[in-house]
Parts: sequence; C-alpha cells; structure tokens
Amino acid sequence: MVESAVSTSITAVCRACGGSLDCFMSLGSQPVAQISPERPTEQTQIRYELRPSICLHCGLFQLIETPLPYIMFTNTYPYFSSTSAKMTYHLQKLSESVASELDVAGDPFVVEVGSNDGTFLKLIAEHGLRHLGVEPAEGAANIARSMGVSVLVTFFDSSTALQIRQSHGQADVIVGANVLAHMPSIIDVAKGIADLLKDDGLFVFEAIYLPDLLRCNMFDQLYGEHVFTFSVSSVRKVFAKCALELIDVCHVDVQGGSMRYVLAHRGRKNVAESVSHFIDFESRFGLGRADTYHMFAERCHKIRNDLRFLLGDLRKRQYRVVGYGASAKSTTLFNWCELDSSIVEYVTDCTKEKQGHYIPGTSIPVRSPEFFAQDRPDYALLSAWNHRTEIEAKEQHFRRRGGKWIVYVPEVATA
Ligand code: DWN
Ligand code: ZN
Repeated sequence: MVESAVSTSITAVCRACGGSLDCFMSLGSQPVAQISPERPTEQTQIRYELRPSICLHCGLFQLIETPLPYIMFTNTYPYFSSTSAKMTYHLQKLSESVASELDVAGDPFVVEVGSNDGTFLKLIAEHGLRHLGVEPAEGAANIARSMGVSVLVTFFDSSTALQIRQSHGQADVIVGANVLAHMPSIIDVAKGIADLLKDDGLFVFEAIYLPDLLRCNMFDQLYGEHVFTFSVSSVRKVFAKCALELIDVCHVDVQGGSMRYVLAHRGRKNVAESVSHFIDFESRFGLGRADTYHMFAERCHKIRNDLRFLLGDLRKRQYRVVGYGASAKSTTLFNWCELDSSIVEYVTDCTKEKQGHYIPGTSIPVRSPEFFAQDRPDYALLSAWNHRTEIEAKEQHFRRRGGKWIVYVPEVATA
C-alpha cells in the first residue's frame, strides 16, 4: 500500500487478501466528506480520486484511494448518531438486546468501537454494566462522557485492543455500528477484536449491505469514510483470517439497507441458517460477477445525467432549488454531479457545527432548518434520503406551500 506524502492511502491490491481489484468506475476528484470548510471551495482541501473496486478473489468491495483516518475523523468530526430519531431508536433497541443477553452477575464488559456520541452505550451505562467506548473524535466522545459513558479517545486497532485487555480485561460483547467499514487496516482491526473478545464472547457489527447499495444505486454512499462495503460472503472470509466465525446475520432497515453481523471465536457457537441463506442469495444476486458492478456504474451515470438535466431545466424555468441534509453523502453528490450554488442555493442541516459552513468542495452554504422554514424554495433536493420519512414529517409546511422534494436514489424523481 502506498501512502502519499500527507493525506491519502492508495492500494493496488485487496486490503484484506492481496487479490487483484476490478476498479469499475470513478466518481472523480473528491474532498474529504465531513470536513465542511468555513469558506467556499477552499483549495487547501485535501482531495482524492473516488474509485470503488471489487476484489475478484474474496469479494470485498473497497475504495482504491482513501484519505488517512486521522484526516477524516478529527476532534471536530461533525456527525452525531443522535441527529436522527430513527438512528437513535435503532441503536437503543440494539443496546437493549445486547444488555438482555448479558449475565449481570458475571460483571460483563461491553466495548463499542466507534462509540460516536454515546447513543448506543448510554443505555448500557444506565444498566450499570461495565463498558468502554473507543472513539477518535474528541467532540463526539465528550458528548458521550457527559451522559456517563466511559470513552477512550483513540482509533481502534490491535494495539488499542491489547491496551484495553491489559487495563479492563477481555470483553463479553464488542459492538460496532457503521464503523468497521471505515477502517482501512481491517485485518489488524479483526486481530484486535479477536484478541480482546472473551472465548465465549460475541462481536456484533452493522454496516451498509452491498446488495442494497448496488440495487438502489446508492452512489452517494461511496466516499472516503466508507473504505469498504461489506457482504455476508466477504465478512465471512475477512474475519475468518483471525479465526472469527460468522454465526448469524440479520438485515436491518437503516442507512438505506444494512446487515447486522454476529461473530464468535471459531467453533464456539452454532452457525445459524441465516448465514448460508444470504451466501446463496448473494451468489444469485451476482456479487461474484464483474458485470454486476459495471451495470451499477452505468445506472449511476444515468442518475447523474438525469439529475443534472432536471436541475438545469428547473433553473432555466426560474425555479428555486435548495438541498436538505449536508450529509457525507451530499459531498459525493454535489461534487460528482458538479452542482454549485448557482444550481442549489444552499443546503439545510440541523447540525449546528455544519451551519454557516459550506458543502466540502463547493460554493454551497449550509443553513439552519429555521432558515429553510421561513424561506420559500420551489424544490428541495433530499441528500439525506435515508431519513426521508422523518424529514418530510418535520417539514410538512414545505409541501403544504407547494414545495416539491427531489430524490435521486434509486432514480431521479420529484414527489
Ligand atoms: O456511516 C456513516 C453514517 C452512519 O453517518 C458515517 N460515515 C457518516 C454519516 O453519514 P451521513 O452524513 O451521510 O449520515 P446521515 O445520517 O444520512 O446524515 C444526515 C444529515 O442530515 C446530517 O448532517 C443531519 C442532517 N439531518 C437534518 O438536517 N435533519 C438529519 C435529519 C434526520 C434531520 O431531520
Ligand atoms: Zn480480497
């Protein structure tokens, strides 16, 4: 793996198995997704070429080039799970199901990798269970700490795992929600998980599910943080390298379609039928065929053309268009589709840390929901489409006043 002077890592082979990669599309030069500058199109912004690829050997979907983790996950990283009621509810249900599996008498220990703002661990802490979050973004960690959650501010890897094992002992349960896909050194991370997990422990993580991303043309879920997009077959192969066995999977309806993976030390637990069910499904879906990815690329290019045509036509007809949701996804959307503030006037976002800044790489300002509520745009491009129900419920005034939403996955449509 080659690391450029400062900011990105580029791989010529699979990050997990060293197999050859089929790079099936490029979404061009991109800035770091969540670093929203205070001035438009700051040229100092670090950029990388967004090139998704598939490993023809182990089936791991991965980016060829990504910004280094310390550049993406800074102390002021502005994503917080609690900005979404749906995500908050989902993580609290996960927390309850983990807590219910634990034998409190045995003084269990729960570790969350990428604990963000403590939305998951808060309930574990409230149950009085021993726990530790591992989170590199100090801002998010301090929010968790303010709710009584213990957090180690660092990146999780095999050395952090050893440090925690020495200071706290091994873990009964290790959890990761939308974080394992963000860790380029995935084999070292898997080694750390295996080392930290008790012999009869469980490792539970959730990540965007590759067939969902492909089927729904979610090109905007591709950005530097999402180094990998997992499938059941690739997870089974990657973690088997550290003697971790995939024992159960469950599809969950978050982030546009995700999978919950449950792993244990090899041979320690029975393997549920769900694993072979999804392995068969993925084979029929065509995850092992190169043309699956090339057809995905063609569909995404059609979305890009259709969206640019629609927005250009609305502009010609003097309609006002804004965006809704300065998500990491919106960085890929606006940069790949080359949309600037002459086409999308601003983007609304409830995250205070994003308001007054700009969509990375663009001249598009981020404004508050209060600004959106008093404004009267004709169209709103929903770049947080995975929260559509929640957002439309919040913004009923927009449609009542004749406003229309524009969505673009799985295809361009106005509603
Ligand atoms: O994997 C990741 C997912 C879990 O979250 C991370 N790599 C980063 C992040 O991705 P994202 O930024 O695309 O996540 P969201 O949750 O789709 O972002 C939604 C954006 O919209 C946030 O900036 C918050 C904002 N929002 C809003 O303004 N009003 C969200 C909701 C629900 C709202 O009502
Ligand atoms: Zn591979």
